[in-house]
Order: sequence, then C-alpha cells, then structure tokens
Amino acid sequence: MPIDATQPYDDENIFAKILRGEIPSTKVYEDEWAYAFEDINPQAAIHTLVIPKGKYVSWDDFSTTASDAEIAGFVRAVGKVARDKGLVEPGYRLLANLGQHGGQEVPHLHVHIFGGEPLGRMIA
Ligand code: DGP
Repeated sequence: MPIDATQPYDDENIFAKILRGEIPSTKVYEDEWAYAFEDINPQAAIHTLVIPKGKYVSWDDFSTTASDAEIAGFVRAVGKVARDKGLVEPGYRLLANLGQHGGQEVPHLHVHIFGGEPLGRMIA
C-alpha cells in the first residue's frame, strides 16, 4: 500500500530497522550520510537502494528539511554507488517514488538505482 508522504517519520519502518541492523540487508556501501543495499525484489539486473541515515519520510521531506551537508553527502553517495558498480557507462536510471501517486511503499526516503541492462522507457 502506498504511504501518505506527509505522515510523521515512523521509527519502526523497515528501512529504519535495516539502518539499525535489526533486519538483514545486502550492504553495498555506507558512509556518514548514506547506506546502500540491494533491493529485495529486483526489477532490473542491478537494483540497488540508497537511503539517507537521517530520518526523512520522502524526497519532499528531505529536500526541504535536510541540511546542505546531508543533501550533498547523500547525492554524492548515490553517484558513488552507481559509479562503483560500473554503471556510468553504459548508463543507469534513478527513481524516488513519493506518496500515493508515486507508489511509495516504505516511509523512509530511498533512491532506486536501476541498471545492468537496457531499461524500458518506464520502470518502477
Ligand atoms: P518504493 O515503492 O519506492 O517504496 O520501493 C520500496 C522498495 O523497497 C521495493 O523495491 C522493495 C524494497 N524493499 C521492501 N522491503 C525490503 C526489505 O526488507 N529489504 C530490502 N532489501 N528491500 C526491501
């Protein structure tokens, strides 16, 4: 069920539990600002999720309330994960679903990285 992206942050959401190490995940990368892991239900040959370490429900929440340092750190981490996976050439796709119409299921901001094969015009 898609979430209401205006809801308050829920410390018991599944990605909060992954960040705290309470639920296992296949870790790809971690730094001060971000944690990256493989999607449990991959929609492409490579499907990795990158989440900020801070408590942000959505892209809207993050882009309006995170500090410049958090935003820069997170954006750089997304780029690094894709680069380290060798995706810059031949290319990849980023996606952040938001709220009901965006089909966001988990109420902790996450950016999907899709790649490893030619992608169709739309993927979600
Ligand atoms: P979204 O629709 O943008 O909220 O996508 C949520 C994604 O999170 C979806 O592609 C599946 C993935 N996901 C959900 N639960 C888990 C989990 O427990 N572990 C991992 N690795 N991925 C999960």
